[in-house]
Amino acid sequence: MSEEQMNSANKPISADGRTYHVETKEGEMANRIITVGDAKRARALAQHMDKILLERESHRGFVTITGIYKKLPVTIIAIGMGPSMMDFFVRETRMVVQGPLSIVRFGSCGSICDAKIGDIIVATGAFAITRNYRFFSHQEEKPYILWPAVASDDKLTRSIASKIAQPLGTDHVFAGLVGNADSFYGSQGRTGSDFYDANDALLDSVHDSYSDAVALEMECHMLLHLAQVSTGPDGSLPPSIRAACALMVYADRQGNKFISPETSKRMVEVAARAVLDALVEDMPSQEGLHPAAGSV
Ligand code: R1P
Repeated sequence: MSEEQMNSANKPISADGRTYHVETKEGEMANRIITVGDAKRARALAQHMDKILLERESHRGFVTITGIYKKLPVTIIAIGMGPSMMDFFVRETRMVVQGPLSIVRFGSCGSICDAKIGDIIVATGAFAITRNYRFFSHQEEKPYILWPAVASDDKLTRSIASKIAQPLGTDHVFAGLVGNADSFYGSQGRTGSDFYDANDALLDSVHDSYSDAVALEMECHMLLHLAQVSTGPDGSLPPSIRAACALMVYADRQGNKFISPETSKRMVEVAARAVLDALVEDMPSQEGLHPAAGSV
């Protein structure tokens, strides 16, 4: 990175090469990445790596753990919640990692299909749901905007689904489109709050617009969208990022139930190796080699 590229308003990077929010620098992150919301989930996944090389917590709450799994470098990062945090993570990671990136989101979601608590949903693609602020200023009729869907990487998605089905059983793995809302509450159709959200009909309109919609959460679409628009080092296409999402069902929106801490812990244990295996098989051997791999 040249001097003038560093610490500009466009790319805030410290003198020692760390991005402002995620606080990682070149050499600290692998080209194979699992992203989660919760730092405890990141640490639980990291227990399955063969060796941990570094763990770093940024002043904005990103927890980055890089280690070795089956002789290949892998990074697990906890980013918190929402599309903005996904945006910080993907863009700042791209600034400090050269070459192709494979990113898997291993998150949680609310099921809007037959998947129950304890099941896993893999995203064939994702669409965004945003609050339409014009409606709340009496300027437009629709309170929510449903955006076009973006596809996941098909090969990576299929690999994750088949590997998770081995411990969990095919009856417990679902696939379909995931709605990425800009709120856990209003734009996911949760009602009975202390605010006027005009969302009584939102879940019906999601199903009307996307017959294969299976889940709602807050990060998948931003990840898939940024992968879609990622470029090579000289601004060229095709995209340099491949991405997929596997989601644990924490909320059963049809049955109005929420997961227990014990079940959520067990789900991570059941799925951890499937997600790690899919990621290292997706980018085997020398492709996107991380400097730390030399010390394995
Ligand atoms: C809400 O509780 C959070 O859980 C889901 C949602 O997308 C949102 O971020 O994902 P994670 O469990 O990965 O954070």
